[in-house]
Amino acid sequence: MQTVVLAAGEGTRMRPLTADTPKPMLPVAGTPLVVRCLEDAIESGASRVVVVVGYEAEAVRTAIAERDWPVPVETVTQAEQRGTADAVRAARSELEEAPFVVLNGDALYDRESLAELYDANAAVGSYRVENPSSYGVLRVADGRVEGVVEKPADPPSNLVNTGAYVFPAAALAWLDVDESERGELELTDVLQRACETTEVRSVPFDRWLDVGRPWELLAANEWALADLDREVGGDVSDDAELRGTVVVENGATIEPGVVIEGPAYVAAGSHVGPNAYVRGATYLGPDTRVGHGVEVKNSVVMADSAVPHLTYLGDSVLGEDVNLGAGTTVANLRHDGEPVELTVKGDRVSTGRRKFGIVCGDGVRTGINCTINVGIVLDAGATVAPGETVLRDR
Ligand code: TTP
Repeated sequence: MQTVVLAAGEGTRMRPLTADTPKPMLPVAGTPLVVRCLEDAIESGASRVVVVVGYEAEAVRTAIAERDWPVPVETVTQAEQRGTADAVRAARSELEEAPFVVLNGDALYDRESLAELYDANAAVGSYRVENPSSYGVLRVADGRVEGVVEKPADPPSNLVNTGAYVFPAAALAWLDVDESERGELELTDVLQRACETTEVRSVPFDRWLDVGRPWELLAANEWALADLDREVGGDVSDDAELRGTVVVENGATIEPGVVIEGPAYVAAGSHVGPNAYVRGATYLGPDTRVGHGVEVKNSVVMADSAVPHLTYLGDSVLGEDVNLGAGTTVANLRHDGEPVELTVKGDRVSTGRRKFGIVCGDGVRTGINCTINVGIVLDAGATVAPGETVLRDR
């Protein structure tokens, strides 16, 4: 079925990681998020894909163009990020007068569930959550979706909208919706109309992850790393120990005394050790450096970043070209054991994670022997002086 993948958004909740990198290009176990979405869509039944790009469009266009796809894949540009219905409208001229699938390009879906969606006529992927109030919640009776309510105080069900839809051909004419209360042109209004005019099925998804905020990028990497097969290339010392599912790309170097406990991914050009400890769903991007006496646990370290000496980095996300000075220590657990909070668009929000460290935008530099508290966000280009204790975002 023809498919539209939405990848034009600004990713404001993912800042500072999206200051220069569009969210669809953030790495998930070595593959950009949007590429993973396309692979899942094609594997599950997409016969043709139109990817809508917008924010930092060139990077997304290039990543798509440089891959060989088994079905036609093209990109169209959404001039202004006015909402999801507007994004599909940008693809409308490329679509045939036939049913079409729409997927959020920043979500992970399990392929079996996605394949079930592709088999349906008109449908929305649903996912069961305990506390649905912060999502779009589906009103469902006998598997039929009667409507969708945004962030309801009194949710009509525990089934939330995954942003994966099959629309009937007629919906192509319904994309010209009015602005919603929050000032966007929303695809959920098109879904609502579909529910009122035709039978829309709820297809329950076994797994789904909306990758909107930094800790969800960690979760996405945890998900994808757990699915990998062990594959060790590169230059790996006989005196290094690689336990479990570890991927080392060709062109990476693992020095003596290194212990890597999978799942972990070490991309080409990276240099690990000597004497480093990497564990717990860690992704080390291209040309990264993890040096002597460094422990990296459950973290995403993006391209060209370095943690060269005597550092603890846990449950954290480092953007590109970050350098943590010798002896930098990151806290990842509150003394009261409560979930760590993080600032998202100016508000402190619970990550829901008992352990979470820090988020560094591109180009952050920390001096030697500094300490950074749990849940700190360092903006792109921020610096920390030697010996400093960082208790607030900067
Ligand atoms: P959102 O997650 O609502 O928006 P976003 O990705 O820009 O993130 P944020 O809210 O943090 O700023 O978007 C859902 C999907 O739709 C996502 O894949 C991006 C895409 N999208 C567009 O393609 N065009 C748009 O105008 C908008 C708002 C979203």
